[in-house]
Amino acid sequence: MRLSRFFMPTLKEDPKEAQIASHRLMLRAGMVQQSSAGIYSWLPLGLMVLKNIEKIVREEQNKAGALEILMPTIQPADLWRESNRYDDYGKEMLRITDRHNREMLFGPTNEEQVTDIFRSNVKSYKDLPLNLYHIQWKFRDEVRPRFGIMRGREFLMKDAYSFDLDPEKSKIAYNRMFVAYLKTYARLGLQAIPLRADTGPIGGDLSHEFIILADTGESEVFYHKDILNLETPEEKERTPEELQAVVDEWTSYYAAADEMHKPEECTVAEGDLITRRGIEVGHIFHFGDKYSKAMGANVTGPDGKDVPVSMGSYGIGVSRLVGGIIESSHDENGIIWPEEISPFKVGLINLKSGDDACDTACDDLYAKLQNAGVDVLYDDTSDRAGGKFAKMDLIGLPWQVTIGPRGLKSGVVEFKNRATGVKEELSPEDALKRLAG
Ligand code: 5CA
Repeated sequence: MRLSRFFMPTLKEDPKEAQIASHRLMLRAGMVQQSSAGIYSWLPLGLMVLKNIEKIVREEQNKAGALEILMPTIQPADLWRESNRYDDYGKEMLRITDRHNREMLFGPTNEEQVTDIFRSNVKSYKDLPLNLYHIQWKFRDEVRPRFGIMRGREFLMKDAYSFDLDPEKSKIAYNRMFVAYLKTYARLGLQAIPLRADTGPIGGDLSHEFIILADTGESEVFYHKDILNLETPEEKERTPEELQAVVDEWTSYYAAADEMHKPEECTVAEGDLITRRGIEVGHIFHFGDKYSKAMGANVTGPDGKDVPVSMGSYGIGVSRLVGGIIESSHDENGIIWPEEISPFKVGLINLKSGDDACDTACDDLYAKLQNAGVDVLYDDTSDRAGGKFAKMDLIGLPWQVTIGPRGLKSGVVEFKNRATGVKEELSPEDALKRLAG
């Protein structure tokens, strides 16, 4: 992509409304634009990142055996009356009336909708286990939307819903998602901690929040220091016993969200207990028959008897993760994208656009990178060198290649690692090899 043809409305100054780094940097890099409180448009650079995160989340859900569907954003109020959540949800729910005066709502979550799909199609235990997920926009009329997309009113969530014959089996589904989450966050370059958590309006008896540590996080968290040394489980098929063993290992260290932290229960020695702030990037719930019982989602078991299906639900804050990743990976000059998430792999800077030698060398390397399948953003504009460097640092692509008249005389380009700042002089061919390798 040539920067001259791209739409990336960057800001030189810090926007006044941004209190935390990720919000400031997302606005400065032209990733999002506020439409109204807590509601954002995603501009090209921001959308690329959002899609990259979505892709990793989707791949890990598929590997864990979940099946992708897409449920609507608008749901009928009657479904929510069945579970008794229509009134309980209160002001956080955006309620809508259609032209026929039917009550509708913009979904804050999809337990009712997915239970309705289940009950109209699945009748026998033989069709279980089943896990359905979608990646869809949600709306919650938060009292205090803040920190940009971090606590938005409209936000993108991956939500999965598992269906099993009994609580013992749905606990296996829960464990499978728990392990899939550990892998998902690791691929996103994040160290996530699973915490014992409150179930809130979703309900149930068992729940974990996944948080990443950040001083600007909204939740206070308590954990045993050694939980940070645990290794992400490797890729493999796991039996229910093996899944349980991974979950047991991770939950053997004390880790609890603020509202669940009780000193009298916490047995961690004083020097081992750490208190920090964290960002909740996922939340999983085991709630058994809460919805299936209320909504008549029954299956016939092996004994011929009908029982309400046992369920869990599993959320990941996909749009919040964009901010979360920036909070954990930036410096004073801007964002530092992990390679898998970055909107482009490399930024190519032409230091003297209009100069024949520079244009030829840049155009040539640009074409070769594209042929090699390397995503490249080529700054071919006539901006000043200082401005070009600052912009590339701000948007945080993992690699930068700078081509200027002086280097070209000795046949070299400058090759820079954004994260470490280390610069090398390489021939254009070597730069290409390093990026395409
Ligand atoms: N139905 C369940 C799980 S599928 C559910 O709704 N869980 S939740 O309420 O915990 O939301 C799941 C995740 O969405 C949270 O962990 C968080 O990462 C993200 N999220 C929740 N509210 C917001 C918000 N206002 N803005 C951005 N992300 C949010």
